[in-house]
Amino acid sequence: MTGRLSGLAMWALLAAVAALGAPGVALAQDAGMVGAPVAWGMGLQQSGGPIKDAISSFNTLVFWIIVVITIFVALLLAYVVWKFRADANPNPSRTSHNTVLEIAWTVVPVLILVVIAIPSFRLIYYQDRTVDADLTINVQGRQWYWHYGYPDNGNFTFDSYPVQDADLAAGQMRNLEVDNPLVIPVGANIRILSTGQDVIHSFFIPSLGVQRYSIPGRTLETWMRADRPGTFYGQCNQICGVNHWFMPIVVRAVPQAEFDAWAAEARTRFAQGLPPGAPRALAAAPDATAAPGADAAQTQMIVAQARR
Ligand SMILES: [Cu+2]
Repeated sequence: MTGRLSGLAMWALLAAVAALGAPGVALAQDAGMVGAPVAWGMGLQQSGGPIKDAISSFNTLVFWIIVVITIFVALLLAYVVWKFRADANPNPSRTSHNTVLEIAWTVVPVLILVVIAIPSFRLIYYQDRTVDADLTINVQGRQWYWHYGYPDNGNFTFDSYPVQDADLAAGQMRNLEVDNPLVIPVGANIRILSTGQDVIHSFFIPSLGVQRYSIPGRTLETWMRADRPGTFYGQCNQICGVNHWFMPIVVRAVPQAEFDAWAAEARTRFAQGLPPGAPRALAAAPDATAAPGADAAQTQMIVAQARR
């Protein structure tokens, strides 16, 4: 009887949740997971894609190794304190060597490090780059906002500025929202080419497992993929100046069709290939028809080098 009641209660709860969730279906940007810090969060952020999945499982492996070592050392200390206490050992032992023990406490930690190192190196190479990218996005860190480019979709570029507290809409997250989020298709392997305009920044989205420095005069490559639709929040995590704390990143992962529609609209909204530093008003002007700038040529060169 209790089981049936709790079953009914569960279905009622699910129906209520579905009913509450229904208005969100119409607004695509409200759908999907939210990759962001939560109050009293203890572990890593929830995963939005395969790189973060791999980071989370590696984190779990290392965590349990640490737990076992900590318990072992604590028990060993307690045992030694008890067994070799002064009143039980009036004549202290003069033992100074034990070959078997010395080999063991050298070899066992080496084996533990090997167990950690193998998945660690595999993860580093997995994160490093994707072989078959579906899409390339140029990321440029600037003091203090982000500048993005979509060379595969008409080479439009745009700036992504943080939303000030006074301009926050209801439900938006303080210090994490931007005016123009990065939009990506769900399930696509995105090649990120990261560079800095002025100082060293870092493109960091915890829930997608992405982090790459943005260094002036260099282009660093990495990749990301969102397997779940949603909104993923990040921040610059390289101390880059006085407003470093207010340099958020927002990635919206949407279905391919929605991405295509957004890219088509963005191509006209953000004028093509404007040179870096062009005024934002000019970038927003619908009739701006500047020739594709350095961004496209640079990307083609870098991608060609990467494929060689
Ligand atoms: Cu920065």
